[in-house]
Amino acid sequence: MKSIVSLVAFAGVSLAQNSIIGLPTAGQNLSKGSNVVIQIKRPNSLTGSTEIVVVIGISSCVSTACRPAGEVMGTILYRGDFDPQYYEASQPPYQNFTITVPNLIPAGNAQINIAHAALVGAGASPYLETLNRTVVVI
Ligand SMILES: *[C@@H]1O[C@H](CO)[C@@H](O)[C@H](O)[C@H]1NC(C)=O
Ligand SMILES: *[C@@H]1O[C@H](CO)[C@@H](O)[C@H](O)[C@H]1NC(C)=O
Ligand SMILES: CC(=O)N[C@H]1CO[C@H](CO)[C@@H](O)[C@@H]1O
Repeated sequence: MKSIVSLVAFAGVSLAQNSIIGLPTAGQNLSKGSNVVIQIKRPNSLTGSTEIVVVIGISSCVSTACRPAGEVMGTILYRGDFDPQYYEASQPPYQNFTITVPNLIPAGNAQINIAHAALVGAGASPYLETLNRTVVVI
């Protein structure tokens, strides 16, 4: 019984750690060479979690199908601190990262890839998650 309770508690902890890509929206057009906001939301995060790093990459899906962010991050557009904060009352804590869409990436389907590492819980357990979002380079 005790182990079931702790499993449930553990599942709750890991679910609560999931980040969400707020922007770009799925299928959003990203113009080569332009600045684009990548918004990463971090619900329920401001207690019990210490941020380590966020990495943002972009990979082309024109000549080969996109692979999961956990396997291929593509061209790295940002690697550094993650400091999600409350801004609007309607939004969970988030951070905007302004990146420049590479000029060399082919026009067509592409994928924004996110890798996020943090320390979570009282024991400071290492946590790594990967996220992706399909976009269109124009
Ligand atoms: C993306 O751009 C194409 C033209 O390049 C346009 O037809 C399409 O409506 C745009 N999509 C969005 C979601 O803005
Ligand atoms: C984050 O970016 C979105 C979209 O550009 C914007 O609406 C929002 O105000 C920005 N938030 C902050 C804190 O800059
Ligand atoms: C290629 C790939 O890993 N795509 C994944 C992107 O993220 C969604 C969830 O938001 C997955 O369902 C896809 O499999």
